[in-house]
Amino acid sequence: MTTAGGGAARTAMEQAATLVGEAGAIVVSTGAGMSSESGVRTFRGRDGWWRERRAEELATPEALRRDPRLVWEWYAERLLASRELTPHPGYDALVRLEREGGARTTVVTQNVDGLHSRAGSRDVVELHGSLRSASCLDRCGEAPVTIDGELLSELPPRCPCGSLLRPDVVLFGEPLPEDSLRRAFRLAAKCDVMLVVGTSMLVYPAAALPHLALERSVPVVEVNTDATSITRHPGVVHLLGPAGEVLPELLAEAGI
Ligand code: BV8
Ligand code: ZN
Repeated sequence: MTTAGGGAARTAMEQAATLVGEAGAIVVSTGAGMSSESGVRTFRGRDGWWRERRAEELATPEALRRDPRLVWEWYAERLLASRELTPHPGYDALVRLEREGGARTTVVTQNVDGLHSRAGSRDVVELHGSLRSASCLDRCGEAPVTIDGELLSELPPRCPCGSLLRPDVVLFGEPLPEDSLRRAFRLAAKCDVMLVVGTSMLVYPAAALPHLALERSVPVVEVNTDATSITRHPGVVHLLGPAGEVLPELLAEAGI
């Protein structure tokens, strides 16, 4: 399918708008690029570094045990940054799609910043958990605690049992929550179109979802400021540009 850029933009945008306007069930798969215009770092862009470390090196159980203070400083910074953010118009477009579009719409996000729910999306699957709460690293059985300014006042935060706390996110090398994963795959197996927004398509099993749609010959509309491994796939309509601008334009074109 065509890629946006100059005169072809209308063709790609019109194709995408028709797909979205005619769908009965839509899955919107989002990654760090959805939050980047709201100021949250991505993982792999040039802003994906943090104090000379790659994000992937920090989001691991080993890093948390080896240097809990550093990893918690990184999460605290991301959490506090995301708390200040107002979701950009791309989030509002997805809320409108869910509430006013004709299709049953579910957001399946890899992001842990909670911005989709904050924007008002109601049906959100958080594949990698969220930074809302933290649990005992040694699973002593204590209930999860809310991550707030008080908890972050002393890093790393500890469980009443004395062990370290860990954010309730899925770290690299850890399995995803069974129920979220199963629901995401079930929705991907039934949707009529999948929007893939702001993801580099590198982290599995989340990255398997768009492939599942393409294997079923379900069209994928990719919104990204760059190309990814699926951009040139014949089943993909690629809309080149930032989510905060492209998504509102897509909904306007679809008359939603
Ligand atoms: C698992 C939560 C199995 C934490 C995250 C070797 C060792 C161990 C594991 C592996 C290994 N090799 C492969 C693996 C599997 C691994 C994996 O896929 N690794 C990758 C790096 C190769 N996966 C896992 O470990 C998963 N677990 O496999 O477990 C298992 C099973 C049973 C029992 C035991 C184990 C767990 C993966 C989840 C990790 N946690 N997040 C946190 O957030 O801190 S992943 C984290 O990184 C994000 O959640 C997200 O998923 C990922 C970042 O990717 P993206 O979201 O795509 O972001 P990225 O920065 O890469 O790209 C941004 C994109 O946006 C770009 O394309 C850019 O062009 C675009 N963009 C930028 N600005 C905009 C934009 N687009 C539009 N508009 C803009 N404005
Ligand atoms: Zn404990």
